Amino acid sequence: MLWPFLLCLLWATAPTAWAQFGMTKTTGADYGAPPTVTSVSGKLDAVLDFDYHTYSGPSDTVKTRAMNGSIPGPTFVFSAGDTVRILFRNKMTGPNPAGVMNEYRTPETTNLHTHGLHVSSLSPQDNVKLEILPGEEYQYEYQIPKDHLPGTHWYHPHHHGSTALHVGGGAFGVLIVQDPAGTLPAEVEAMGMGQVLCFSHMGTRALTEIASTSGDTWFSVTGATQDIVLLNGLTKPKLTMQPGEWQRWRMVFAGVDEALNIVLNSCELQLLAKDGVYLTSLPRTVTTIQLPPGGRADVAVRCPTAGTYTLSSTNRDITHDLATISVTGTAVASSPLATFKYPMPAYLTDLLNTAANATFALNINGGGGCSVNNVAFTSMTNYLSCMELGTVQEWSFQGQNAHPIHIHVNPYQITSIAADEYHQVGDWHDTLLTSAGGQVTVRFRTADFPGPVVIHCHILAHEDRGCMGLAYIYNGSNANDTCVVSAALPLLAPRSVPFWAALVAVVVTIASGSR
Ligand SMILES: [Cu+2]
Repeated sequence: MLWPFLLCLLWATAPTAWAQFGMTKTTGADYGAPPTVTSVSGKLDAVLDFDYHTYSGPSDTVKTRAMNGSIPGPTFVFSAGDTVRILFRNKMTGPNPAGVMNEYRTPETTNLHTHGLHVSSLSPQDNVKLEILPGEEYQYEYQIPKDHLPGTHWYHPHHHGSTALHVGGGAFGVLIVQDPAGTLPAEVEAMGMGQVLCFSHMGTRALTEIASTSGDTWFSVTGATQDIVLLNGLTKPKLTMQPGEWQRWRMVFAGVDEALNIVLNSCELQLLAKDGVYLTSLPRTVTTIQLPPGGRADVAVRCPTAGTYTLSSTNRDITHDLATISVTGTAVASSPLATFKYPMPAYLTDLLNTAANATFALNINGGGGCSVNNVAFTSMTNYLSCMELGTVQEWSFQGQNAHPIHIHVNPYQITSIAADEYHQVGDWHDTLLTSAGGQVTVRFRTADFPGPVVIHCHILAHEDRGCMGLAYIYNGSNANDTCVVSAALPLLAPRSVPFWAALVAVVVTIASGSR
């Protein structure tokens, strides 16, 4: 049947998909679920335009950039084994100063990162080395592995030097790898694909300074709000549920600086997955969803009593109201969720009792900026660590209490941590920010994809300014695939810390300290 496929294409290609279907995003009117593009017969073929966009909120107007004319862009839904083709078009036309490495630069150059997907880091897949210049387009084609775990991920630009401006400004969208029928307990499967809750934080003061430094002539803010916090592009929208009803919320924090500590008093939060990976034993009762910038959480939510509640993020000094939860209508009879162990694919097999083949110490440190193992990012071919394909790696983390550590392509399993209700030994993450300092140890398997492994702080202003490094997975049975650890990388030059960057560091420290 061709028509569903054509409909998908229409969704994907329509630059103003909301308007075309008679929908407008109205503050607080609904929860603003992004338009969805779903694969058909194993294929998803979409056009994604990175374009100028004007955000109009209750008290602010921001000239920024977004995907397909909407914050967030379309949600792409597909399954393990699918082929996902995205024709990515950079519609920029303005000045694009080259700038210097590890400073904000090239405001009109971009590319696409599939945050959380377990796919190759080489072209035409998740290669963030690509530079897609203004007016250029690139055909991405992702082969989703047949054993890819179902989960919630997201996409966003990742050109070193312009990531904070682009992602912080609103250019992102959600990715969902679907659950095959019959793989989840009936009461979880009955929640369906669930609701997409894509949060973002537009720090207008920081972004204005970043735009200015990079020579951008487009980004501008009219209004006085310094922290525009959005859910699906809306200010405090309303979600509706029945008393006793279970809903699956796919929370994505498309964030670039702050952390969110999400609470919903009077309701039950059962954690199913973090960063798109099911807990080794689910569900887990939690009081707070701790989302670093870039983090995701799949949560089963149930509110027993009719009423109006507020989904909010509470840190020590900052409270953001995120949504109004209206619990109304006929009460639904429901049971607690039974404990369940999801069968994990080979690349996510439990490594708690598996000896590592190699170890590596990763230290992300610094104040307003930060660095990876005390060196600034130099190039896409300097490697901090070489790892053989098919081995188990054990990495120790330092600095993850101030700088959310993100590793592309390969999620990692926590084997040692100062645990809290949200972070426990055995959990998998791809972005980790902890409340306690000290060392965290993780393990992962270099199971499938030879190529560069990108490591960076997910405070993207830090990443743009040098807080990024690379490891490399080489195929030991291919004599031509070699890797050498780079010696004598230049030390990060000391520099003055702008006020806003210091502020971000303080906010993150406060946020971390309160959990
Ligand atoms: Cu950082």
